[in-house]
Amino acid sequence: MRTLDTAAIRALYEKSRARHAEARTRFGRPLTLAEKVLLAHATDLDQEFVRGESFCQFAPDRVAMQDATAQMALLQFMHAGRKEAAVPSTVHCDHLIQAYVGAQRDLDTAIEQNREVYDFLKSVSNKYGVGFWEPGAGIIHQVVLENYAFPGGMMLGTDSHTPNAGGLGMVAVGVGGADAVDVMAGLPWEVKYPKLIGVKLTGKMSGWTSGKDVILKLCGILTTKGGTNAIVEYFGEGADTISCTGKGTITNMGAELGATTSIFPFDAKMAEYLTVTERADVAALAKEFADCLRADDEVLADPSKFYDQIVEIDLSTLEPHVVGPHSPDVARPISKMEADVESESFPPNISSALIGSCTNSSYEDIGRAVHVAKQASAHGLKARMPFFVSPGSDQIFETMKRDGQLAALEAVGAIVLANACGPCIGQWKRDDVKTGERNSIVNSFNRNFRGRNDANPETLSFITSPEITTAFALSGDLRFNPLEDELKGADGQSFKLQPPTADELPAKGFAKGDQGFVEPAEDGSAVEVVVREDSERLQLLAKFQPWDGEDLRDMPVLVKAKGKCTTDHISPAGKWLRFRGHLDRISDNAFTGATNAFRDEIGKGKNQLTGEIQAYPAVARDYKAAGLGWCVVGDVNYGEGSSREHAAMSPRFLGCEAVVVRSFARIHETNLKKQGVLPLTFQDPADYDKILEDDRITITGLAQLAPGSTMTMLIRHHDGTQDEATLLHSLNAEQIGWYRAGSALNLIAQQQG
Ligand code: MIC
Ligand code: SF4
Repeated sequence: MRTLDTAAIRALYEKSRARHAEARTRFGRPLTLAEKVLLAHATDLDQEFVRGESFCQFAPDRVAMQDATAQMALLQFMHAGRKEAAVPSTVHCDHLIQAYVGAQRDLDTAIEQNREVYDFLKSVSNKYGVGFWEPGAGIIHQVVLENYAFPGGMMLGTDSHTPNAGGLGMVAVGVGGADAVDVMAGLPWEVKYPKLIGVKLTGKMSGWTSGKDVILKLCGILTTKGGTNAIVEYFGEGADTISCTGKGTITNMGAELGATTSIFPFDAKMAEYLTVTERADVAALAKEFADCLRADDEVLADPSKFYDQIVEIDLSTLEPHVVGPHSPDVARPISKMEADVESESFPPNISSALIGSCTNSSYEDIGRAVHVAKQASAHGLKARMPFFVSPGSDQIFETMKRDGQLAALEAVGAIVLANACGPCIGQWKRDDVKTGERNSIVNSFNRNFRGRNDANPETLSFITSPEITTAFALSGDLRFNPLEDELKGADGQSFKLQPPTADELPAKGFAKGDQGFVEPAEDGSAVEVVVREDSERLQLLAKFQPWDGEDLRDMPVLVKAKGKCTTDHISPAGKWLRFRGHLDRISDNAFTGATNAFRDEIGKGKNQLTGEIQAYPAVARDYKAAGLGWCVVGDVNYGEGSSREHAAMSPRFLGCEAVVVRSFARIHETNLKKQGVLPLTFQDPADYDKILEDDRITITGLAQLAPGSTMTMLIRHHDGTQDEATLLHSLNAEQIGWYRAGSALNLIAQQQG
């Protein structure tokens, strides 16, 4: 496997310094940190770098993939005609492990049930020089932080929370598999040059407030679309007071803003983290090149001149926050929670509490939760409902075990789950609540879209920090505010929880278990990758048809989605994760979470061929069989959330020609382009209202498709009347090439041979 050793990092830093000097002269101004990392990785400086406008090309340092998206990514990579991945790349088995009874048994079950997929991923990794992390080793972002992330680097990951590595100063971006394949195939990665949102942190946190609250507060301020096509760059003296892993929590959840990524400047906390994770050499290098790893002084002296938007957060006055239900931007300080529970009639009894995940399972997070748990134990108190812990990595788990944290959590009744995503992604076999039953859960994860955790649309999921989640677990009541209220112990005594404190990093270093890393073969050319023809888990990909040169005529509208339509609505996870390597099978989940704007029903619509109301996938398959292309109409921030390209590939596979929306989330829009579906936006967002259930849609202007061109949408209504709308697209010349070829991969394949 190609590795990125300190010599390579030094070379990158030297190149960065030279690039920065050149860029300062060319632009005639100082640089922010995000710009520095971007420019150091640009394929050249002769491109146009207009924020929020130009598409620019970069050469990332590495790629990381998790098992649920790696299957599709690697199935595509197999078509790219390469002997070996062009940059250091890894696969992490974390999403497919179902949480049920506890770590070891759940892991054994997962290994049994997913054997075919794990074997596939392991053999493809072995063949193409990709490092493989076994199930149980940990969640991708935690493992990356512990092993691969470094200040000033650039990484792509086939998971939207890849920006976690921004806590260690990296530009780490979540992408669809097709983008990762470009980089693994040695091609540049292209992305819209981002705008910059500067977040100035002042003061210092204390008491119950933690890094989580910075991002929960920011979600409330910027909303889930506020970061679209922007990098969130943190600075200010407050930033230096937050632990490296706390920074990781903040940048991880920047995904919830729709941001391209988030980043913190290199500081002493990062150096400490690098050192404790046995990378003191990288820490020393970063110190030597510290000027390349933070914004220029002139920028910091007058930030509003250099960022497109500035938000200021005073850590000294920041209260713990709780967000939810159903969206991470429904934020309020904990002191307002009780009033919201009353006014919104949220069920006050908490049915489950969950901590950990890729977002919040650092040594410090667990330590703070433990401090709270121990106070309760001293009064004989236990969690009042199932209380689950998902450690982020084997290393964290072993360290928790060694340092007594595990025992302290178990003493209050916690059930420790496998080092994996588990309930965060709906891999949660829940027996205590029936589907359809309204209930509240509290967790320290990052996303809380309807139906995500347990596939029950009536579960209200609230997100907060691990320490506040633990306090909730002990009280059992959503109206509880540990800053104000008392708990009653089993000993009859009332007591107030003291604000949690904990070490940021383990004094004795991290304990190591069986880390589960498999180094790939030096020469993998003889390795055979087997995909059984009758497999229900894996299916080799067939090429999508190229564009036929015609306009899109008389398309029925399969779905007009109302309101929030995230990737969890378009291609739900949970039980469907098992089909992530089988395009045909997984397509049976397409749009099953989308709200039908005509009927307010979920996942169903009218089949224009029969007049029947059916599940969307059945309708789509009928259209496909009849050779009838169809389209989708969507609302704002369509496709927010995950990087899963299945949300683009399934529609494409089922015959979707175009998706027309009020606005898109970044990753999903790119995924549609990559797979050969036209992503279009209404020039006038009000035109969304013109679309009726029995309409036929014609889109003209395809032959003239050019960067910046507009298209016309003819809307033929059932009663014979017609409407028109002007549509915009953001395809550049190269992306138009993808569309014409049928997909980006078709184009790569054509060019290779
Ligand atoms: C998520 O948090 O939604 C996931 C599951 O990690 C996804 C990836 C996937 O759908 O496989 C993501 O965030 O990209
Ligand atoms: Fe896994 Fe949840 Fe993190 Fe996604 S957000 S990587 S599902 S733990």
